[in-house]
Amino acid sequence: MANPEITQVECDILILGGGMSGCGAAFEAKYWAPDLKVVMVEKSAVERSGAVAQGLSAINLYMGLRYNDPSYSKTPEEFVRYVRNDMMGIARDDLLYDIARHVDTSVHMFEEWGLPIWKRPDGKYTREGPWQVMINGESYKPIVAEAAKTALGEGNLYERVAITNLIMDAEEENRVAGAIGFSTRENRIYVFKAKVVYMGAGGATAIFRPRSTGEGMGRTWFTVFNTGSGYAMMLEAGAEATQMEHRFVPTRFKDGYGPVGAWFLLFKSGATNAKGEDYLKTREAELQKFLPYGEAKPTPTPLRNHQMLLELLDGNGPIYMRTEEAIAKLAAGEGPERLKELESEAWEDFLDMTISQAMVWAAQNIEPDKAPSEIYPTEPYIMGSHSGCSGMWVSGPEDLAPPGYHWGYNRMTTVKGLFTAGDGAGASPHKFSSGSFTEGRLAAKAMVAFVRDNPNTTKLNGGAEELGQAVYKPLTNFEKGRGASTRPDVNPNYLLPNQALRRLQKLMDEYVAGTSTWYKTSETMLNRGLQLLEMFKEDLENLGAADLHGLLRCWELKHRTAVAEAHLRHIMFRQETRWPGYYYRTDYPQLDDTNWRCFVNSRVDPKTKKWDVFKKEYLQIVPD
Ligand code: SFD
Ligand code: AMP
Repeated sequence: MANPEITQVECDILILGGGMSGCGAAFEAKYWAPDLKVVMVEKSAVERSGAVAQGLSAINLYMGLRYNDPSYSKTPEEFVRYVRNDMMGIARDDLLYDIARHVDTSVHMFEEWGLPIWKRPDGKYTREGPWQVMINGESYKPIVAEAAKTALGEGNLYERVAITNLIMDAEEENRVAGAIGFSTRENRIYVFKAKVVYMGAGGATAIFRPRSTGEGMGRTWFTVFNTGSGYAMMLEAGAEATQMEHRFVPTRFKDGYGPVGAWFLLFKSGATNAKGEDYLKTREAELQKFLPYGEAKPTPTPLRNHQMLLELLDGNGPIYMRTEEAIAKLAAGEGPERLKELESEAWEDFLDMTISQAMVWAAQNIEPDKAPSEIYPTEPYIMGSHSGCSGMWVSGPEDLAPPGYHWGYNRMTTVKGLFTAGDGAGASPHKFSSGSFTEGRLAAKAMVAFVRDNPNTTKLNGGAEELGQAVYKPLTNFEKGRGASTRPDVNPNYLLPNQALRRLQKLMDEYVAGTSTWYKTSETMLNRGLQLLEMFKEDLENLGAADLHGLLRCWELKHRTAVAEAHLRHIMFRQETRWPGYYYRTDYPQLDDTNWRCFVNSRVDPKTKKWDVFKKEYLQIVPD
């Protein structure tokens, strides 16, 4: 495949990625500025793309502010404290507060647009836990996508176009001017020029070797199509990143990756080791090693993982979610209808968002009201919206952000005109689907202000033809090299993306605290990992793609590799173990608040490609 057609598109606001935050951005931008041309680009189809593609069974952030009822409502201050503790002392108070004060309006709109939210007899949404509400969420994403599409209007949505790189301005340094990508269906390159760019390409999966193998290969917790592309492209553009050492290791139902929140919080299930002991209690003393966060309520997510890992390492596994006990307790004294109802709620929790887990139950003859189910810590994920806080360092809201955390427009990165939110914005986790949509809205409002203040058009740095050749290089490599062998997957001239992905995952798993070392690493291991990663990057020049599908996989891999490098370099820089249960530095096994209660930020110089990793002060706004 050669000589692609080139399509050039010019707009005011360019939204890259039609996930939850991208849809929020599209909706809000058109609300404030119906006169501006807003274009959205999505590598798949917005209706079923991103982390919410499969559906969800809960909205994990809803404050209930309209009730002002302490037994139901949460305050923004409480949210900041909760998240800061879960992050073991470091989070951006300003960004979190900003999300919390606005998130409810998004949830109310979702309901108006048709999302069924469970209700209590008094009309309030049914809480799963203190922050969450239960939904019938199989069609959550189509509902949100419809609102975004309607707002954008005909002709402004480009689906099945994968963005590979941002394009900078030719005249103004450190200013973004657009983006380039390719159609995954036709022989066509797209070049977009804009006054302002929103990056909403989500978090990063499959950087690490997953636990699933063989016939389950590719089954992970977080959609495999979120490939860290946003982080990679923003880093390449010179934007400052924060907390890229952080990760999320979700505890999940084993093998199907089913969520645990509904069981722990709604059904109030306990989890035990194989001897039937409640390891959260028997391992309570372990929390004292990580004070003051060990005493926080709820126990921070990494510490809960840590307690479980100690059990597994001592041979006390399997760890079981005691679904049968929880259901028996809830059904006690009630009739058979209640049991039936609980049973169907249990199945729906999985069927709404992780159908694979329902299949594991079916395949292993597990009836949740009769037998417990295994839970397990998964491979690591790099993300910024769940219980992980990686992402870019963004400007905070002007009324809340302390000096140094605000440089103009809310949610703008350190690159002029480049905005992000959701998984893209770092140090502000636990925003989830509702908070990501809300943060996209906040970014969009600021982007509209940016365009009003900067009405002149930008100028793309680089010709479309030359940029397009770089995008198509893996196709060219394959075409040129294919004659050297008869089997396309054995060839001295190129490396196929699947082969390269496995090499990256093995490297990250073994040297950068993956599952095979029980999440442990050290400076010497990281140094060796970095050497291997440098060689791996050289080989990426020889990636080969047989077709457009392969080309997509090649670019996803390149993006994953950039995220992997950021993760490794940040872990190397932070000389402590702040999040046991997520990862351990065996050479610095303690949490060290004196030296490390700070953010770790980094930037790649766009010209020299050199990394600069440095500390950024943590500034507390909301008191303990
Ligand atoms: O249970 C390109 N999340 C949950 N949130 C909840 O509120 N409730 C839940 O029940 C949730 N659960 C959950 C959640 C996430 C995941 C992965 C699972 C389960 C398995 C969190 C939210 O889903 C999450 O916070 C938001 O979706 C984040 O929004 P955003 O916009 O940052 O990311 P996205 O929605 O994944 O969208 C990214 C989009 O970018 C596209 N894309 N497009 C063009 N070019 C490229 N190169 C691109 N690369 C990516 C993607 O296709 C996608 O559309 S539970 O576990 O907690
Ligand atoms: P999950 O299903 O694990 O993605 O979790 C859904 C929500 O419940 C998130 O807000 C989690 O932080 C929260 N959660 C899950 N398990 C627990 C727990 N044991 N204690 C407190 N919060 C939890």
